[in-house]
Amino acid sequence: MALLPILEFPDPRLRKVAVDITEINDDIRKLAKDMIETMYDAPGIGLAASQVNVHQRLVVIDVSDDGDDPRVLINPSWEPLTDEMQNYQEGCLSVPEFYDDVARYSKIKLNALNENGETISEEAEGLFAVCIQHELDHLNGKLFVDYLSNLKRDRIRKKLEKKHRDDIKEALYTAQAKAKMAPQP
Ligand code: QAP
Ligand code: CO
Repeated sequence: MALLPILEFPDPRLRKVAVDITEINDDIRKLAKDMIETMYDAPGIGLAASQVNVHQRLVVIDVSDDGDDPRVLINPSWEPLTDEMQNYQEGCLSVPEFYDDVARYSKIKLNALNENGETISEEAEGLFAVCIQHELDHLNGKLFVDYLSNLKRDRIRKKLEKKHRDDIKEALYTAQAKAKMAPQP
């Protein structure tokens, strides 16, 4: 069991295109397990491997009310089953504390493999459909902020860049305070 660090926008590694998984082995199952744990800890309803700096086509999703139905999707793909769109206020663990409306297809067909290599082929609607489209975007280096205006995206980028600078300053300050407290040789 391990919590994985999550990359945050505008980290350029979030822009990498993930590659297909060729063999579903114990390493992949361990990654899926750690990603599910990381998602629940956040807490979140979806996490793509790209967000934990693993550029392979794997996502985990749990949109159940009780958060007890984690789904592992390997080499997933989707296609729209309608041209109807639904607006949903999205967030992202890689864009902490920012939320905005994005239009997504309201009904889609999902194809994927699960962690046992079994074929998943099902229709999805509502929040599950939104989440699949959001997470699969990550595997292609795309983020929900890309659907917003340049002005909104820039504002989010600047605020997160400042937060990252402040986080580094805070960590340095703490490390120095610790070093001062350590007994002198
Ligand atoms: C993607 O997002 C999603 O900003 C999953 O401070 C979101 O789990 C798909 C989270 C909405 C469909 C609809 C975000 C947690 C979690 C934050 C998430 C935060 C803490 C986001
Ligand atoms: Co996301």
